[in-house]
Amino acid sequence: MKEFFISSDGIRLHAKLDRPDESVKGPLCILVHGFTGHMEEDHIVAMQQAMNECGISVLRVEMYGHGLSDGEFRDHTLYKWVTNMISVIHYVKTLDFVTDLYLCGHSQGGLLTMLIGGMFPDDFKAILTISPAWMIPELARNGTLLGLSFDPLHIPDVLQSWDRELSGDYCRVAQTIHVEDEIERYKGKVFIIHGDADDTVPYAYAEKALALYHDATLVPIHGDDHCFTKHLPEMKDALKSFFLDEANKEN
Ligand code: FER
Repeated sequence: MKEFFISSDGIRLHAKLDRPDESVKGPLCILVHGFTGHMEEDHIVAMQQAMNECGISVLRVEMYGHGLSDGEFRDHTLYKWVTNMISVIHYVKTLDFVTDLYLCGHSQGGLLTMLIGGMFPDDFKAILTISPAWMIPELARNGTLLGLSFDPLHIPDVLQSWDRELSGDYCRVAQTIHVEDEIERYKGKVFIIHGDADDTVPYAYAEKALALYHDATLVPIHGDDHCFTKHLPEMKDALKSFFLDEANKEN
């Protein structure tokens, strides 16, 4: 494992690179956590391990205001995360051991993955969106982010919930984002995993993404929650079957 920082417009993004075999070239997957998340969460580490077990190198990165990256949580926005991920993609393109590139994100990281897919439609062999929180822009436009209730035309300076403070700027930015446009722009392969008992991000959003994407597969994890605390090995197996399938198609 190599631990380092990737620079993004003057911000240091904390990164860890796990390569199953340093002597060969191969595919790499960028892996990103969700809102309030970080790279050492059980479900993120489980995803990294599943991919490594399939011969995929994994670059875990922490976005603005999360984990050991620079920036305060309360100041993060989806635009900052988009800017960060663009920097990560440019960094990865300098790595000469990388053949195919994948992008995988959990929850708000899954939303980011969907946006970036639309912005870089030629760069990924597939994108993977796990428990994708792509209802966030809709909640922002409705004034119901974080389970709060506020006037979406007069956004408060601070959104206080989930034991944390979040700048109203987060909501101003989220209101401008239209995920359907980026879904439409991305014609490549999409792999979705979602627990069907998720009470943070409704499972219906996975089904809606499945229907809207050009080439998507959805694997439900029955009875599981937002972070797969009940059936983590099943989630890992779903990821592994996707990547083993990818490898078989090459041969
Ligand atoms: C919300 C519901 C879910 C929200 C964020 C999330 C900012 C994201 C969850 C995650 O990334 O795990 O209302 O508001």
